[in-house]
Amino acid sequence: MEISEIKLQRLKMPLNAPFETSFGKIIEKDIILVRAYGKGKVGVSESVAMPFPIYNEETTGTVWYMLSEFLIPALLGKEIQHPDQVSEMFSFIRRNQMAKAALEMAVWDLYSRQTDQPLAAALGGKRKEIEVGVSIGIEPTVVELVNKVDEFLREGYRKIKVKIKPGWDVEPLRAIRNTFGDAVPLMADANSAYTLDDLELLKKLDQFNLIMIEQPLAHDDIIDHASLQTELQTPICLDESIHSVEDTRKAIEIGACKIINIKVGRVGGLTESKRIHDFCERHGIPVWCGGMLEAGVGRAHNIALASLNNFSIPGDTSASSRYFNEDIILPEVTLSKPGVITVPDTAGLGFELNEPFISNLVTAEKVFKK
Ligand code: OSB
Ligand code: MG
Repeated sequence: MEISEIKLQRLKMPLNAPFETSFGKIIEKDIILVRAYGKGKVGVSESVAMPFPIYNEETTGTVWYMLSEFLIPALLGKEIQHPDQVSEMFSFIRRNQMAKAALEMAVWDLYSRQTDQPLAAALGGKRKEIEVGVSIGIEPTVVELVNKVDEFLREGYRKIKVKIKPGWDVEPLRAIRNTFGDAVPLMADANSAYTLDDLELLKKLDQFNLIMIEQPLAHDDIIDHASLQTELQTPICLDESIHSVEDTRKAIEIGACKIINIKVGRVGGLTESKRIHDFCERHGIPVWCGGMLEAGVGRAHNIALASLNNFSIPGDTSASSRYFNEDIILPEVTLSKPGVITVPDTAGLGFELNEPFISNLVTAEKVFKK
């Protein structure tokens, strides 16, 4: 296959409500929609970087720059046999995982459309449906949090993840357990808000029987996480600290975590996501698919990835309506039954672009031809 043309569009898309984490409040999505053209087909993907470098070091602006200056020139007009080769072609560039992923994922979609198979099948996924959970931000009050949990449990979501930070941890988790009982599949995500000085507080979270605690310590740490894991009964899951299968190997080797959150953007693409998935499967480490408040294109990629066997814990891929009043894909992502999304069985992502809606969101556009 050969990529003859690539189009970038920057889209600003309102969230239906602000989403607050320990690193800040997100009020709108700033997306780069990537289209890769070849042999009369088009593959699409969506950059997941935030507008500000507060989750990781990348931003929408750095992704646009890396794509324009380095990644697109490295790919355009090159003959490739399979999308697995793309990450190799980008390996001379250090880091910039989200920029690399944005382009590589479009090539995967293009490849699966050209070979007339669902992206899930092209990745080796066997699941026909995936179980999904929902991530809930830091709410103004505990009462509002409990109401949100209630709403999402009624929709059947199979895992409730709540954001925590110092001062918003024991009390909200206790309120959820007291209201809904011990059977609710519950976890907490700290987005690096604690240090080992908070050990006594973190130990208190063991009483809540959480499925896991996600990224309690620094975004670039695995050593302290390994120390913490020996002190906690609750499994630690790493998000921010994992950018590759090599990071994964080291984290597991030193006991820094028992579960891995795979985000395609954070690890540089679908090929690296599969490698991490396969490595974890061989080592008895369950994985789940994280989210970055994706619009529909990113959501569709996540659904395809989560069809792989070792995605054995419900991920953060909720329905489009969780964050958006209207989505950039048609049909939008919905639950096919409570807490379940059906993996599309048509070619590529299995969704089409909602072009009239997209054209209203575009703030910048650039076309690259070989
Ligand atoms: O840490 O998983 C995270 C959103 C933005 C940045 C980081 C994270 C998140 C979420 C939301 O938790 C996941 C989603 O619903 O897409
Ligand atoms: Mg996280």
